[in-house]
Amino acid sequence: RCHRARVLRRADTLASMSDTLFERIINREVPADIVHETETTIAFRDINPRATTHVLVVPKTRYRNVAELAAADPGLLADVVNTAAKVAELEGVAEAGYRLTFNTGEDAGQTVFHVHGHLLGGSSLGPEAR
Ligand code: D5M
Repeated sequence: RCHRARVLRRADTLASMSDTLFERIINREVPADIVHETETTIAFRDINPRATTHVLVVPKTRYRNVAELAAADPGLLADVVNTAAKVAELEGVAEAGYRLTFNTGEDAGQTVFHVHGHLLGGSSLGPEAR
């Protein structure tokens, strides 16, 4: 009985951790245009770019949103920001400037519940919400 409970719990854990699109990209099960990768993060082009440079910066460990990431692993959040800065350099937008946004929840339009920063740059972005 104990074993069965353990098996069920494990199945549960696996189900809850199972695969958003971004785990599948991290695991190379879904192709992506990867622009930079570190031990703890990956950065790839958004499939539906809303700026000349539009790259998603993703920690390899899954948290639902940036607040959960910050609470659980602030060092990993720093890794995400540092990867974004590195990608901004690689993309040639570090000097001119860029935006890094974390959509959180439905009203913000979050569709993938594995935290990701949108790195936007390469054109004048304007102050409007996007
Ligand atoms: O951002 C989720 C983003 O993910 C959204 O801008 C589209 C992008 N997206 C969706 N599918 C893909 C694939 N396959 N590759 C790259 N980018 C993708 P959110 O903040 O959750 O709205």
